[in-house]
Amino acid sequence: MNSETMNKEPMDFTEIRNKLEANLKPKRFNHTVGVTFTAAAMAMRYGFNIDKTMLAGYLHDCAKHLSAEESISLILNAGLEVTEYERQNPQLLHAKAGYVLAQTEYNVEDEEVLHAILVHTTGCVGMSLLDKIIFIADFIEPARYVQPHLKELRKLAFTDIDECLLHILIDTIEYLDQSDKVIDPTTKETYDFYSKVVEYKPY
Ligand code: DGI
Ligand code: FE
Ligand code: FE
Repeated sequence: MNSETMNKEPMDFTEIRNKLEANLKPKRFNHTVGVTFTAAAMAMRYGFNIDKTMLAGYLHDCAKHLSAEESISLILNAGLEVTEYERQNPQLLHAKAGYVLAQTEYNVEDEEVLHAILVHTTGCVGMSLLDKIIFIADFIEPARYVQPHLKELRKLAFTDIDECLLHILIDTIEYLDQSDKVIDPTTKETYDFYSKVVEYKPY
């Protein structure tokens, strides 16, 4: 990033949580805490660094309070691009805006953590273990209730992470299709990739 973000002290979880609580709506903050602890449990299960996982969990929706215009300027000012799909579907913008804010407002430098925030909405081809943990925890955390197959997915998250990922991608594509939303090319690519590399097993 730019010089402004260099050499800033890392923030501890209490500072991060307090700042998030001040910025986000109560429901979103509650979701954030749910994602963080669900992700931490998955990190324990799969042997991944718990602190990194919690950092990514806390910050995955850190830009959710910004308007589309604010997100777009933040992203462009950081030298990143806003795609046509992101402009048409502003709910996608908070992932890239969060990737920027995590660096500028929360002093995160860890590339693995930043990447998990960046891809948490669409996924990507060749996701890392941390990317998968955050993507899945976002979908299954305790406060979620409308998604189909939650009971099965919550179990699968701790028994077969790739199978869980594939099932979530299938449900997401189906939901987007049914609600006539434009499917982002990255979401489609992620689905195409994992439907080839993971064998589909019905619940
Ligand atoms: O931020 P959250 O609500 O916790 O969850 P999220 O970041 O996974 O998703 C935010 C929204 O993005 C959700 O309503 C589904 C939507 N979304 C995910 N992939 C796509 C998408 N919307 C469009 N239009 N296209 C996509 O490919
Ligand atoms: Fe999100
Ligand atoms: Fe989320």
